[in-house]
Amino acid sequence: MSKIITIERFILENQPINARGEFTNLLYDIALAAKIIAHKTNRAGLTDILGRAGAVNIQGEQQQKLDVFADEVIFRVCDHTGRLCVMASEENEALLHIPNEYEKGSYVLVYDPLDGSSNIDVNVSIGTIFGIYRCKDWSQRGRLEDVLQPGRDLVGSGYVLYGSSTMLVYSTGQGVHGFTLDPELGEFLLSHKQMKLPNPPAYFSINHAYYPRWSPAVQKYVQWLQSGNEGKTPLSSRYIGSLVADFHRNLLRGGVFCYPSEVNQPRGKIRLVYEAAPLAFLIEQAGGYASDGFGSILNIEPTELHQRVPLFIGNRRLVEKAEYFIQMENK
Ligand code: AHM
Ligand code: MG
Repeated sequence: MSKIITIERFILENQPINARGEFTNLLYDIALAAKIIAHKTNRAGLTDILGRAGAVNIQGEQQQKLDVFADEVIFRVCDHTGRLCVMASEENEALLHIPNEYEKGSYVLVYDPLDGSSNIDVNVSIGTIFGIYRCKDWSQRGRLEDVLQPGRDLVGSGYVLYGSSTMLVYSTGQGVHGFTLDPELGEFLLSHKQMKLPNPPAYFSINHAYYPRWSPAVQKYVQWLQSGNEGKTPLSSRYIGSLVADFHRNLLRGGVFCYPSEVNQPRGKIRLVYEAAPLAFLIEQAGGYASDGFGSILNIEPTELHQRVPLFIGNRRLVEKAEYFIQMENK
């Protein structure tokens, strides 16, 4: 039997010797929130059946949408621990401040509680994405500038995939590690140590229905991905429409996920702060690269909390080729 390592033990064993445990405990908190969300997600269809007669559950509470539920779970698990100075989520227009009755800490948490919302009601994989920064000014309770930091300054990031099993994948800058939830034990167990993008890559992921709305450069790039040009194996296409699920598959099999700018959506769709930047941090740790077509996602200084960004993320060579086509067009 191989070694059985829980996420708690792994995080603890990998924290720096002089660490105070604040960051380590924040990762535990996120793992706890993930378990609560996974439990609810697995019962999504049943909740619907139980809630159908009046949409009120057994406790007399109104049935909640899963993404709103996930948003509240993460906030409630993390708001009172004294580890965070502020949070921000895709579900909330404004910053999420730590309530005044609780102590504030030195970290910032940004998250997309349940990404891939169009897939929730059709039983297709969805995910949570998170990123952790250091608070910029310890004397303050958390301000917008704490959240608007470039991805390069992340101290950790990760995602949870609610798929055929639930997985938590994270990095603190020392490689990417994946844990699978054992639902009987209620524990995340180390299943994928030091994940690296394989070569040659197998897949590209893009919503092909938008082909007419892409620039000629992106159209040419997608043709290149499908071709056997330059000694490259032609890539096969896979697109779930859930960023976490598409990213995870490409991380395991090699490939590139693209959500480019479009004629009617020049900044693309994916959000920079809590979707693109945390995944960009992970992909670099796995030996890959993420770009907006002009340069690294990790170097972009956000100016708005919910700003969007074109995204090409995966094996470095594939992403750099997107930059090549786009930059040739913009010369
Ligand atoms: P959401 O944050 O509203 O869930 O939207 C983000 C999702 C991503 O998970 C996915 O990659 C993308 O939207 C799919 O968009 P489209 O349906 O336009 O291809
Ligand atoms: Mg999202």
